[in-house]
Amino acid sequence: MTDHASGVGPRSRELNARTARLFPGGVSSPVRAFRGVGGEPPVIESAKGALLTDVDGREYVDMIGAWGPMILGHGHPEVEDAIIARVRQGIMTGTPSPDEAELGQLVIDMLPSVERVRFVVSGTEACMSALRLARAATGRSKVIKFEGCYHGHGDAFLASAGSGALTFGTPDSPGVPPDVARDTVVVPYNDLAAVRAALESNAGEIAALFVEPVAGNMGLIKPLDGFLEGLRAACDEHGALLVFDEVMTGFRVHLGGAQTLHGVTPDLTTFGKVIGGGLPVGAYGGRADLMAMIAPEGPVYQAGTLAGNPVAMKAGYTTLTVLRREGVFDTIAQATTDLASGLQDAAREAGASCTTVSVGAMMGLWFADEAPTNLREAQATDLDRFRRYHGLMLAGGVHLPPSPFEAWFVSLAHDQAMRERILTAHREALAAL
Ligand code: HOZ
Repeated sequence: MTDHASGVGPRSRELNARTARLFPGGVSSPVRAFRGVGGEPPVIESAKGALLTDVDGREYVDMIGAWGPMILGHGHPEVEDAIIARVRQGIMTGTPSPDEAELGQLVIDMLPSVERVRFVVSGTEACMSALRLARAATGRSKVIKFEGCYHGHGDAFLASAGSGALTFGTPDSPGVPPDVARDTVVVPYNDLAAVRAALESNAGEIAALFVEPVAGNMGLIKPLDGFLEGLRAACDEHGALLVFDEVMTGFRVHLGGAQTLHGVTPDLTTFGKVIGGGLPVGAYGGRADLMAMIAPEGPVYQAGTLAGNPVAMKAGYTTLTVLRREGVFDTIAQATTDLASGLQDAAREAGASCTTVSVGAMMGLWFADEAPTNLREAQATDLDRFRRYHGLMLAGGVHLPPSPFEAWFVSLAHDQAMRERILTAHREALAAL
């Protein structure tokens, strides 16, 4: 164990006490609080490569990656230089800029189903906007989503929602009007029969089916063989649009997203995280005929003061440009596979009931003999063991997401030395559990 074993340091404790008075739960987003695992978060002052340093000078290997965006690691020199150069040209003008055209073209080139795209500021906004478009295009109101999937905090999606809503026990948030909640139909992930039944019992009423094509907001859960293809067929049969929420999976499970990995073409796709390289960018895009309905070309209204922010566009463009270079994505994906299998082997040697899962550059770890395939199975894993493991890993210098229901993110900076540090902490944690 390192010197972290006594919990967070005095400066973190002091700042946490201060922010507890300033912010609900002491945080700017619920997932950052440690209520799902106990204890309190180290307050992070700086980040470089795969490492976070807290205000007490303690160092952690970062497995959060800003919840997805930092696929090249923190402070990648090309991304930093591009951001700084663009800042010097002006931070925001609220006019067209050349930077949005560069990133827009890249997204269209990388994602085969995206013929046109609109930039927004967050994944939440992207999903809300895509749903409005789907409703306008179909003239229908209802939406199907899956238990444990998270599509941001728009009202329509806060039903059996994943991520922080799941971690903190508010998957159906108060404040969502009952009429809105009634238009959201929830079915279990990986259950095609339930999807077909929902489409049949709401025949002619479902505007869209939203899915995380690889689920990452109830922990990492893979789609079963044929699931995504089955969704495509069922949506076609019932005239509903298929929307892939690739906020987490876009450019991370494959350069062309989960849709390329699985060879399934959605009507619309939503983006966030990697697309902004760590600055606030969301986007939605897809079929040209649908996107032509967006204002000012069409009647479906959606706007944003900071949308297409040139500094954020530059961060995203540079991140994707580096990521596309020969061998870069493959290196990160291989590091992810190696880490997941190393952790799995160590668990086997320790006789621990622990299963790792990985897809591209994201991974997950479950205290169970088999990887779950839906929310119910995820909730049946040993959640208490995860909580204790999380504390031990933090004490061993590894900062995992503070919930069993979040994916882990690997970056280009997770080289062998970093992976060894994670493996050492993991072996020690399993021995101490
Ligand atoms: N979508 C992120 C991971 N589940 C959460 C980001 C946040 O809520 O702050």
